[in-house]
Amino acid sequence: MRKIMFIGVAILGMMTTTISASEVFTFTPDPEDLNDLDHYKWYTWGIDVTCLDARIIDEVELRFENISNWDNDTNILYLHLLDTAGLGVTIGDDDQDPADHFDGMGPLIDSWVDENGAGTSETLSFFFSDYGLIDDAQIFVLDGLLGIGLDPDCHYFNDGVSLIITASGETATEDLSWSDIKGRF
Ligand SMILES: [Ca+2]
Ligand SMILES: [Ca+2]
Ligand SMILES: [Ca+2]
Ligand SMILES: [Ca+2]
Repeated sequence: MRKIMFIGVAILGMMTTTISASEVFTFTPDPEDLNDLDHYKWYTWGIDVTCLDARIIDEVELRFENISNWDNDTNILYLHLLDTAGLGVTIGDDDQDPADHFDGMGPLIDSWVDENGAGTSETLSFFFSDYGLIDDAQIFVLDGLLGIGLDPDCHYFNDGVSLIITASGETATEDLSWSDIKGRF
């Protein structure tokens, strides 16, 4: 009997540790593929991040599923982190202007060039820690809104964009009841 109780406590301890380590928040725009990122347009995506509360951001991943330029011509996709943007997706015209529409409006996450041709699509992950942008993201989320600016200067077919934030802290686990803990799985 004592052995069974010990195992039960050990499992509870392990789960508490897992919960307090970090949580993953995944956000997707509407439409999810941002209309295949039209060359003539620029896009802002304002994300309600109030669910993060006062958590500490460990990592942010901006992800594109199966993206590829529509042809084999010169192309570039500009990606910026913005402090603010209209909530949801806003689309504007740049009439294929090759300049970066978001220049000076927020940190450049990266600019990506499809170098393997229209026939090959790939899944891209931009990790903010690789670009020294975690501190910026932490500041930008304080008002509950985080923005991404995208200026495709060609036309990028894709199967979906997502922003994945891993955050930890502030969610004290000591006071959670066992039913609260079970509810998380
Ligand atoms: Ca390609
Ligand atoms: Ca442009
Ligand atoms: Ca903000
Ligand atoms: Ca454009």
